[in-house]
Amino acid sequence: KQFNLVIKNGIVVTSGDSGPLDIAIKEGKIAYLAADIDANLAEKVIDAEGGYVMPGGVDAHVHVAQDFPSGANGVSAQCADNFESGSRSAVCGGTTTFLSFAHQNRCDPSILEVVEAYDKLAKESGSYCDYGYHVIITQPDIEMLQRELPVLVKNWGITSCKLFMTYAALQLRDNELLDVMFEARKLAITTMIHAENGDIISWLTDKLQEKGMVEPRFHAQSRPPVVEMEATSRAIVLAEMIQNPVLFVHVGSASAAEVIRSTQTRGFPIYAETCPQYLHLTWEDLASKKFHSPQCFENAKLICSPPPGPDNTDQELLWTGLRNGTFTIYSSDHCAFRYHDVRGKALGIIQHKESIEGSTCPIDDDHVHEIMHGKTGNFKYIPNGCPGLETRLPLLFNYGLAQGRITAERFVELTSTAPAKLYGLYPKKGALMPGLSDADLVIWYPEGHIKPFSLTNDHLHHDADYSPYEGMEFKNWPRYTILRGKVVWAEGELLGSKTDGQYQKRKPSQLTMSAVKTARTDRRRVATWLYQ
Ligand code: DUC
Ligand code: ZN
Ligand code: ZN
Ligand code: ZN
Repeated sequence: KQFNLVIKNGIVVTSGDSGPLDIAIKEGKIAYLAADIDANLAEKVIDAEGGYVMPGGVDAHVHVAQDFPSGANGVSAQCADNFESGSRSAVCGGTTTFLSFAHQNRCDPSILEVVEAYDKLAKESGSYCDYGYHVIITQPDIEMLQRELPVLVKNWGITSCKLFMTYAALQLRDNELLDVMFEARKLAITTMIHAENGDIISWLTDKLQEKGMVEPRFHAQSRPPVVEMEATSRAIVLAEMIQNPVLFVHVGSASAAEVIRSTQTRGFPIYAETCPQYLHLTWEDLASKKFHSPQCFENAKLICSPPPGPDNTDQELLWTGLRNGTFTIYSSDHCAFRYHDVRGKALGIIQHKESIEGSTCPIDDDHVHEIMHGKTGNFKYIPNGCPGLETRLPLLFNYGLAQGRITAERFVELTSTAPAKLYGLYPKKGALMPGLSDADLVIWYPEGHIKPFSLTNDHLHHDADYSPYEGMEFKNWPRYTILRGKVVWAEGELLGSKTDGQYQKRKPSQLTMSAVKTARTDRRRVATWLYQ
């Protein structure tokens, strides 16, 4: 037969168009789009019954198989998910490619060795979907960068790095941020910035501790929105100085979004990402509207950094940013820690106890469930992050697209096309171009086809033991996920395997460099001689 698979009767949506089209797939690629493709030409046919058919999700911000330095005593927190479980939840939620982080610790002299070790983890566990890496740089030795960054780009196709402006173990000073931006610019590497002022956070955290305000809900008080706004403004000044393309990851505060917006309007191109937690959670949730009492340790489940905004006003402003282009991409920042786990959220109780009693607390996995009920902990020892890989697309579909907050085309742009362009995967990913694009698709149910349901963690396929979105109502969910022509998820059934996913070598960003070269910049803000 001429085609391996034909998808009929769908509303095909790309970032630019939508319409009633059939799609033919051959050898893992999009082969042909037309109003009516003969079903007899295909080995297999899927009837989309009028549902949306879109390019598979590209989640550009995921943490799997990563350790995080946590608390003061050097114990590290461990991600709930590895490549296998993370990618499994990805395909069950319509995502066909994710980018995760190879994390340099300060004691690691070589980022290449970090990437090699991380790749070994991926190969050992396998992946249900396609994947690639960013690198987190915490020890920016210039000679190392000059030696290794070109190899990273050439051999690994890694064209992006993440830098932190907070966390004692990760935080870079301004001169170090400049060092990396300067080297990154030479190779068209996109710099991803975690913008929070680490010094303000640790100062406020000490003040909260003095007053005994240590429960999980006070995490947000240690990081009021100005913390993010200041760091965002400062990083923009640095980026403009160097004329380096930056992307602000996980923007949570409306005031940071405003600074980003006004910089874009002024004509200096910067890019930003927001995530589901900032559209659906508020300080009120952290103060346990969801759980039993304001003192409840269970609020630790919602702790992430930056924290969600104070109330719905911020959320609405972020929705506006998704519509008007302030945000280029929408990613999960899936950074799952198990709640009942001595290397997960429970660290907030264990290390708190140790810090009071001054000795090592003999708590193991068997006892952790017991201690977590009725006990309080200290937010400063709780690892920061929430699960969200599988719920990313369904949340934006149900609460954005279905409620008329964004169009179907914008949905595709935010979740697939723009991340693919931003990180050099386009048009292999993020598009439906015959002959060029991988046949990665997500097909939704037609409206009203499934009974609305309330989300429980049992629905999900990650290894985390909770979701921040349990209890929310869903009227739609990915019906089919297709990875390079193979149906890997169909009507609630996982059909893929952990040998399906392939590593993706990436090109330089297809958004940032040309934009920076044509940037309108104020000469008073820029050291032009630097890059002549
Ligand atoms: N930054 C992330 O990107 N993810 C989780 C925690 C953090 O600080
Ligand atoms: Zn971050
Ligand atoms: Zn993250
Ligand atoms: Zn329990």
